[in-house]
Amino acid sequence: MDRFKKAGEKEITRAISTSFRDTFEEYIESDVIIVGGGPSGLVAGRELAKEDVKVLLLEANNYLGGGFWLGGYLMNKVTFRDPSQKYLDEIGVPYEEKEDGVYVSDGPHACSQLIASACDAGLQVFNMTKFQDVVLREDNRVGGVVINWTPVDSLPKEVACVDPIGIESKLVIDATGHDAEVVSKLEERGFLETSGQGGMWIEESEDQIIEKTGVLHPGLLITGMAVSETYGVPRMGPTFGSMILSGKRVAEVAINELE
Ligand code: 48H
Ligand code: FE2
Repeated sequence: MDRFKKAGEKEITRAISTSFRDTFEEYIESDVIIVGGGPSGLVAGRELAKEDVKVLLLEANNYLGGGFWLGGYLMNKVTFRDPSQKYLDEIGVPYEEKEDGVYVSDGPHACSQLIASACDAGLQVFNMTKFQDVVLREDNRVGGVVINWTPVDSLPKEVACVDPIGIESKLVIDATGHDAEVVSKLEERGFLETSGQGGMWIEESEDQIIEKTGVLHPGLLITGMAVSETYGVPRMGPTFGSMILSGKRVAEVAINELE
């Protein structure tokens, strides 16, 4: 068996540090920043990266995927109503039709394949990175985000008072799901008012999510469950078609806005 190449601690640390520094520096300024790496954020990121948009996705957790690993009630099967299963064909995820127009796929397979296809398309990800606040410009236009490391963000102030940093973009997409964290920052300042998610009603919910996906405030777009939280659209429970198609829609709107 061949021996490993001779390289030790300093070479390994230098490789990590220089590569991270170069990537970080490049993404201090992006066309689009997506906050949240669940299904809607990942699809948005994939679609934007495919069109050569410079796009950065921020995720508070170490892992990507949000709620897409599981269907509901800890059952790891995810569902899609026609026509959203077509996106699974695009990213190469197998599924079966269970009821008329209702498709089921394996959560871990669908989720990991979506993550991989977004990264393959050129999406850049900063994980363990928590969105804290918005950067605001003239007329309260959103011009970027304020971030910190997730573990730093959760330390009590007596332990570490570490200021966050700001990074800039032409557009920000709130894909933080039920938390609607970016939208909340604008609401706290009185720029808009949200309704909170509606009760569960699958048949009504999903078309409304797509209709209301898009620009919410200058510089800010919303996708996924953040749309339900913002406009009071009924929730859809454990089915993911509208998360996928909302991610696709928000990417189209973002590309229009950038032009
Ligand atoms: C960085 C953050 C921050 C922050 C949160 O919850 P998600 O899966 O969101 P969606 O909208 O893509 O999908 C929603 C879906 O999973 C779901 O819950 C459905 C369909 N529910 C229906 C119902 O009736 O309940 O992912 C959001 C991601 C997560 O990975 C978070 O960790 C991340 O955003 N996030 N990232 N900074 N401040 N807050
Ligand atoms: Fe949910």
